[in-house]
Amino acid sequence: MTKTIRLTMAQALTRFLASQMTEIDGKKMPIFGGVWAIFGHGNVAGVGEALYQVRDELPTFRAHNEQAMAHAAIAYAKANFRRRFMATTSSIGPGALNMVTAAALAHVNRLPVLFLPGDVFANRIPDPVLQQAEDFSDGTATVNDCFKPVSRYFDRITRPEQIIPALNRAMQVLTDPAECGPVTLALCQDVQAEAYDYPESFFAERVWNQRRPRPDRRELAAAVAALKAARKPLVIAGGGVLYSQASDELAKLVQGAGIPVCETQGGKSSLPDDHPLNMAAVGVTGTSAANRLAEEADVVLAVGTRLQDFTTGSWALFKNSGKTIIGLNVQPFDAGKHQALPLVADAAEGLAELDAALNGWKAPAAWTDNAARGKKDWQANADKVTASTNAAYPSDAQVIGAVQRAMGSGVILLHAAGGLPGELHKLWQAGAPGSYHAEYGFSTMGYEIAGGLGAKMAKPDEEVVVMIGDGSYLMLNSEIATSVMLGLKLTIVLLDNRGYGCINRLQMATGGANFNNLLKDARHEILPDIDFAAHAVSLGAIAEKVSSVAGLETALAQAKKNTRTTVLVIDTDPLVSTEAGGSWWDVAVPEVSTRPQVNAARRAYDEKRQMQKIGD
Ligand SMILES: Cc1ncc(C[n+]2csc(CCOP(=O)(O)OP(=O)(O)O)c2C)c(N)n1
Ligand SMILES: [Mg+2]
Repeated sequence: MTKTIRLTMAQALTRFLASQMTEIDGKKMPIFGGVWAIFGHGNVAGVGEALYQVRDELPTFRAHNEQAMAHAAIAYAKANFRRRFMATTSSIGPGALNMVTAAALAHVNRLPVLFLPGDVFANRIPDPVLQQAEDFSDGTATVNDCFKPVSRYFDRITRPEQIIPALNRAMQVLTDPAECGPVTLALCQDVQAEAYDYPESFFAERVWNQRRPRPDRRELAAAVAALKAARKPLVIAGGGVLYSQASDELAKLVQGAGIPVCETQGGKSSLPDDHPLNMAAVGVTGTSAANRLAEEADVVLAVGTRLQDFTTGSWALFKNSGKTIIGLNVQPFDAGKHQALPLVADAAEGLAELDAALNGWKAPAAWTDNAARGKKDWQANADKVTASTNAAYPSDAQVIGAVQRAMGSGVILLHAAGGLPGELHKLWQAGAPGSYHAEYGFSTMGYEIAGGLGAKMAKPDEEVVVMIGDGSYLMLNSEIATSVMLGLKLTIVLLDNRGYGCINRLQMATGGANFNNLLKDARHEILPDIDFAAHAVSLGAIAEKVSSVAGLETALAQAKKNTRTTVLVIDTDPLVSTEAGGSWWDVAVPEVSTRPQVNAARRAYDEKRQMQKIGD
């Protein structure tokens, strides 16, 4: 007879999570780094009691905002190259919905996280309960249905035994490199507390290892033939290179064949910035070195990239009409984009097999030498814009220069939204794989500080430097208090340009009036003069407002020694961004307007759109 153990559904869930393990560098460890929780009536009695039971094996962390705690969980998974992840649990209604944006963030970025929102009573007896949305025509609808389009797997647990297949499927999705993304198990409140005789075998320790699919022979042969015919080959390194930890295989292939590499936001740090073949950022926020090659390339080996618009310049950057794209991707959906020759495989396996099959083939030396010259030119530009300055309102680039000089390339640099992603993509000199942590799939304002906390949990021995604008800071900063409480130190550099600087610049570039972006251009009675340092101190951080780029470097040297989260605030110029590099981005400009500036912008826009490839 099967041995069983009588547990509530929530107890079975937490016990199961605590038994799931992984192996990293030959060391066995729990695959769940912990559970983030904010309790309410929808989870405190059920999941809350169950988490308490396993608090030693599966730690619970308390946050201040459900979206932020999910950001921390997602950043933890990203910093762990998806090898380890976390769960997040909320009450029903607003607590659950606060996590939906984060679920979308994880979905877009293909990052594993287990969402466990509370849900309404399955038995429906007390309906409508506090925070229950009532649908007049559908008795099965709850607010948690909002998770469906942004989850890779969704289930609602309405009976205690359902948790067995649901958790099995959840683990498959969370650990599969191709399917990988958010899983949502909505937990009906009454069912969390219901007991069932679970088979003991369900709680046996299980070790999950990353699957590494090798390429199909025919696809490999086609890719090799395409590469061997190339005169101007180029590699795009996406986030998949990092998640596969394929940097060595990438370096070996490109060094052997003399192929230049460019990097997406997600793929930056695949090779160190100073690698001679690394042309660094590509696309809308790309370097001139990378983009010049992108325009000419005849064979593009796109590795582990979703080819989003910032990479392809809204599909106007890759101008060679005879080009072939090879889509080396573990996910067929991505491998076949833009009529690519698909090469469905793990990045490390695929690159190693390509390298072996190329068998000493080399790209024409003129192409490789040309790339090296382009890199030199770009570096001269980059050095110019990041040099120190006495300006009262330095540019983002000048602040980036200061952070780079003070902190080096050995830190984890983290950012997500505003003008910083573009500037950092172009200008940050990344070091080891994973040292550049950008959330630029969803570019969620408010990811930064909570994300920094998650990255620090994943890599407690590393310095995590968060760069953030005033807009993102004001949107979501509460986990500064959590970082202080948990003793997880972050260095946060806050660039205060008094508003949504990058959108203001975009507004001007599309012919718009300065309207509703910078604080001064928004409807106001009193122009706010926000004391960010005082705010950060009130949350428990060490904070200082610096008055110059040199002052920032001095303060960063001190921040390095601090053991508590430190926030450094600097005023910056909202109107300046780096002109060198970059490429066109498709932002639709109105076809008719009473503003002549808009009409002029529309004419320029129509012209630029001619460069766009459709179905090419
Ligand atoms: C949650 C969210 N809302 C809106 C946006 C659109 N958006 C992108 S950047 C930005 C302004 C960011 O302001 P700030 O953080 O001060 O950076 P800055 O642009 O000034 O560099 C906005 C509103 C977004 N990316 N995320
Ligand atoms: Mg700003």
